[in-house]
Parts: sequence; structure tokens; C-alpha cells
Amino acid sequence: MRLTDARIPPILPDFSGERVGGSPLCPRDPLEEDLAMEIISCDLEKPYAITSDQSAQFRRDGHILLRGVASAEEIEMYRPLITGLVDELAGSRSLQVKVDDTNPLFIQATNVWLKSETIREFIFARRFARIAAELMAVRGVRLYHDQALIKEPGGYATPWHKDHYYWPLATHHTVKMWLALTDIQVDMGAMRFATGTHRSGMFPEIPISYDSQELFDRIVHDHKIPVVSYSMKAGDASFHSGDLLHAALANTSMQRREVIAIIYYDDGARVMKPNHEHRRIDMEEYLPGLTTGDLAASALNPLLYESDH
Ligand SMILES: O=C(O)CCC(=O)C(=O)O
Repeated sequence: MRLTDARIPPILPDFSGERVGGSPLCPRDPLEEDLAMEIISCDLEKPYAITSDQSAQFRRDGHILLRGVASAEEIEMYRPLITGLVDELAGSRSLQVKVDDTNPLFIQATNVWLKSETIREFIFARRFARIAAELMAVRGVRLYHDQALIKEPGGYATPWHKDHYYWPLATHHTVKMWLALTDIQVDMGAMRFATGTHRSGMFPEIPISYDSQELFDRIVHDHKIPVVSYSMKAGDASFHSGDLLHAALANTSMQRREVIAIIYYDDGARVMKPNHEHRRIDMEEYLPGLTTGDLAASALNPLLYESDH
């Protein structure tokens, strides 16, 4: 299916107050034509069981790999929509992310949920949001934004950085799900997680750059901090805290690495005073209309999961 901007709803629905996704949309009328699609999108509500050990592991290490978070059928259905959209957007403007304006790291398209109602079902999946909430042990989570992240063959390594440096969110309960849309061997640009660094004060607040790579690499090496990378199957997802130091390897393979990332934070978090330009830009883009001290709940930050208890 070709996706065009014509699929953008004419007026952005205001999701800021209510929980979205799921009921009353599911189950829908079984006589509807595209029943297979309906069934898959309804399945996105089904919980993925998180054990208390996994939740404790996430909070101790700052990251965790979960296998089979999305099914083969779901990947088969949503992957071409997401990558097709990115290819289309990449044709019309540059989505290349570079550091110091030099080497291409990856192609990035953010908030793809705004471009297609079908993709929105996937990004808003209650199953993913519930995992985020249970790992962080919070009652509900909102969407910060999504990111399609494509690392082409030859894509350079992504330097060490902490995501929360960019996010003007006054909470440590932030998490990024990094979901493989294809099988990802380590040489295709796998993530690198510096275990436990979400609780460490050793890393100065600096933006991603080749300087951050050099400085943080030295600290990781000197303090013998364990670094973990995973081989993934399509549908597997890693979750890492926004405060965790992480990087990604170069793609030295001949295959394209395709990922959709979704960022969540705890419902009730407030907007922090943007203390540098990067956070100010993020605030304008991902928390539109909000200012310091406001509840972080703009029209772009729907409540994607809230526990009944
Ligand atoms: O996908 C990558 O290469 C890096 C992604 C990353 O570090 C991030 O999304 O924070």
C-alpha cells in the first residue's frame, strides 16, 4: 500500500486526556471487509507477560531484551507500511542523521503515527505501552514520540549518549522500546548498552558527538562497565531507560537494519525547564504548546496505557 499525506487526518485528534487504542475499537464488526487486519490490530491489546524478575532486572541494569514482543504476522503487516513511509519521506527530504555533519549514522523519521491511521494502531499498541509501564513500575504511560530508525549497509556507529539529555521531561521514568522489524545480527548495527549507567553520576550531560564517544568510551573502559549487545529476531524488542548510556555499532553487513522505536514516560510527569537548546527544540516539537511546569500531556502525548488497579 502506498501511503501519502492524504492519510493524515485533517484535524489531529486530541488524545491528550483519554486512554486511546483498544476498546471500544475492539472487537469490531466481524462483517467488516478487512477482517485479518482487524484481528491483528485487536491482538495488539493482548498483554505480554512481564515477570517481577524482569521488571527488577530492567530497573537494576537499565535495559532488557524481550523476545517476541510483536508476532511474525504483526511484523509482516506493519513493517512494509513503516519502511514504505520512511522511503517515501526520504525521497522528498533528507532524513539522514549525522554527527558533526559528517558520517551518516541512520535514517530517522519521527512521529510516523501522524502519517497513517494503520501505523498509528501499531505505535499506540496497548501491549507495548503496558510493558513499558510494568518495567518502570508506574501506573500509566504516555507517548513522547516514535522514531523509525533505518541503518543502511555502511551506516556508521552511533556514538555513546543518553537520550534523556534531549528530553525536557522532569522524571526518571522514561524508556525507549527499540523493536526489530527485521532480524538484526550484531554486525548490522546492534545497540550497545552500558549496564547500570542509568544510576551513575560519572557521565557529564553532553550531546551526542564524536567527543561524547571518546569521553564516554574512556569512562566505560576505565571503570570496566559491562557492555551488552544482542542479536535479535524480527519482533524482539529491547527497552532501555532514557538515563542509560548506550550506542550502536556500525552496519558492516550488506543488509538494511530496520527498527521502530517508541518512547514512553510516566503519566503525571511535568515539563522541566529546558536548560539547553536541544531540550528547547524537543519541547517545541514533541510537547507543543506546553511550558515549564505543565503536565507533559500535549495533543501529541496520548495516554497509551493505564493500569486498572
Ligand atoms: O539506532 C541507532 O543506531 C541508535 C539509536 C539510538 O541510540 C537511540 O535511538 O537513542
